[in-house]
Amino acid sequence: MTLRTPGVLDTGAFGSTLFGLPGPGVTGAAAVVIAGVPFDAGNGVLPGAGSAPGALREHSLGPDAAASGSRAALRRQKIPAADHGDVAWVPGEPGEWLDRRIGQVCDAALRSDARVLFLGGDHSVTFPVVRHLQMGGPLAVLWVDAHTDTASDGVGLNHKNVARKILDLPNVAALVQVGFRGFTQENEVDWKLDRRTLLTSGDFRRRGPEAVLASLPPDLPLYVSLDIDVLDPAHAPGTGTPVPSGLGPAEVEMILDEAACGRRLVGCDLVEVNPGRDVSDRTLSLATTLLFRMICLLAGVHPPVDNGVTGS
Ligand SMILES: [Mn+2]
Repeated sequence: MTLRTPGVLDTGAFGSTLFGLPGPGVTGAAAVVIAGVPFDAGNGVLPGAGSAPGALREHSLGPDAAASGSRAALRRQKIPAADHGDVAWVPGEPGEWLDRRIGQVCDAALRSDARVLFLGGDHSVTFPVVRHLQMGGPLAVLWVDAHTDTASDGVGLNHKNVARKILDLPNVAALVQVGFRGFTQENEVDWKLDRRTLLTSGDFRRRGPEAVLASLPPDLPLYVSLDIDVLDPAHAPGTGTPVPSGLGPAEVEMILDEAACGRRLVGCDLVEVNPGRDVSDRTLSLATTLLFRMICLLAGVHPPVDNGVTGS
């Protein structure tokens, strides 16, 4: 399989790979196709998430204990994942062009029965991904986020209304949102609850991951979108719209593990990391830890308990 179609992936900016994984060319039933989407024009207030794919790759190759442990674990377990570089994007281009290129990545991955992992970018990049994945049939989406992203304003690819647009897609059978704790000027909480379930951070603490599992249709392929701002800003300060009283890393890992258990996980993304707002690489460190977990779960491998890191 090759995704090196001219104009689809930005090979010029392709310096290093996430965790030092192989580049394009890995095939097989359990292959995980990773691609960055350095797009942040969907956040009109505070751009910066567009630099996240490169920063995440760089951090994943550095001395951070979790990153080096993840590299070792991926090598040891021979997980068939490949980093295909970034989806090409030039500021000012029409959003449809980005949509089409993301679609080509999704289609090529699905043709070879691979799963996809996208590195955002702001949250608006999830729309083209889900739009193309749901073309193959009914899909459930798990939305792990401090916000509902269901605003009625915003044109084009916009991170404020992306979940609203996703619910309008014909084959999105269920949208389960967990982690909401923001303020809302509209009735975003009660909106479209026929196909949408909203579990706040408080709901999750009271009812546990069982509430997430009970809301997800067990028989549908599942896509998981993780907005880093679902985490408390103490753990993940490097994001555009932090909200206090967020989830902890272990809680988010629990959601990922439980969601993948027994389901056909077809793809994941991790969005809204803004390296320019980070403090001591705290957000990059946590994000690479979560990306490692996503790669394992997409490949059908239970993540090692200790990431292969031996402590003193
Ligand atoms: Mn979001």
